[in-house]
Amino acid sequence: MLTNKNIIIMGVRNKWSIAWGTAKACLEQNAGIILTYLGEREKESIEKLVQGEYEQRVRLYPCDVSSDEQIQELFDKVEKDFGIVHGLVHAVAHARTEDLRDSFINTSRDGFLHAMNISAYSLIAVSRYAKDLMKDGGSIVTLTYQGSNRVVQGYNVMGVAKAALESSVRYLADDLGMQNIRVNAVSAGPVKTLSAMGIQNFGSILDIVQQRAPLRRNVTQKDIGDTVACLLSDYTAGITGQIIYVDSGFSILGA
Ligand code: 1JT
Repeated sequence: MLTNKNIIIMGVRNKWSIAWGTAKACLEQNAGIILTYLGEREKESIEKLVQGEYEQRVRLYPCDVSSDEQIQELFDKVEKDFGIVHGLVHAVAHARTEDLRDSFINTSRDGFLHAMNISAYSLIAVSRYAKDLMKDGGSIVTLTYQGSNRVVQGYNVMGVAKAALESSVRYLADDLGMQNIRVNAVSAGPVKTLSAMGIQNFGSILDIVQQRAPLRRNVTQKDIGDTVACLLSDYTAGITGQIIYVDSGFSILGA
C-alpha cells in the first residue's frame, strides 16, 4: 500500500507510542520512514526500537516542534537525504501536568499557550515545510481525541488545543488541496501510552469504553496505526479535511 513512499512520523517516544504503531503499520506496507523524536535523551531508546528487520528503511532525526529552527533543519536534512516526501504523521501533543489535574477554569495563560503551541500550532508549521517536499502530492495525518467536542473531565486545555487542531486540519486541507496534498485527523479512543499514564482516572475511562462501546473493547495501537497507514495511502485518495474516529464506536453513543 505504501511501496516507494517516504513518510515522516513525528512523536515517537517508546514502544507504546501511537506514532510507533503508525511506523510499524507503514513498515509492514513497505514504506521508507523518517522518525522524529524530541531530544537526545530519547535517541538511544528509539534506536533500540528500530533495530532489526526494518532498520534499513528507517532514519531517525531529532525535532522539537517548539523550535522553528529545528523544524527547518529537519526538513533541510530530509530534502537532502530523500528529495521527496509522500506522507507526514503528526503525533505530537503536550500540556502541563497541573493543567490536566486542576479545574479547567484555572488554566494559566502560559499553560494555555504551551498546549496550543505544541499540540496545534506545530501542525501548521510542519505542514508548511512538508508541502514543499510533497512534489508528487501527499497525505498529512494528525492525531486527536474527542475531548475536543465533548467535556472529558481532566482533558481540559488539551480539549481546547485539539479543537484548534481539528479546525486547522480543515483550513490546511483547503490550502493544500490544489497541490493534491490531503490533510486528515484520526480521533483515537483512549490508549495506554506514556502520556496517558499520568492521567488520573485513565483506567476508569478504559473500563467505560470496554463496557459500553459498540465493539465492547478498547482500541489498540495497531487499530490506530493501520487506519493512519490507510489514510497515508492512495486507497483514501478522495478523503481530505476529515476527522476519522477510531474509537470502537464509542462516540456514536448518546446518554
Ligand atoms: C496529552 C496527554 C495529550 C495525554 C493525552 C493527550 N491526548 C490524549 N491523551 C490521553 C488522554 C485520554 C483521556 C484523558 C486524558 C488523556 C498527556 C500530557 C501531554 C498531552 O481523559 C482525561 C481520555
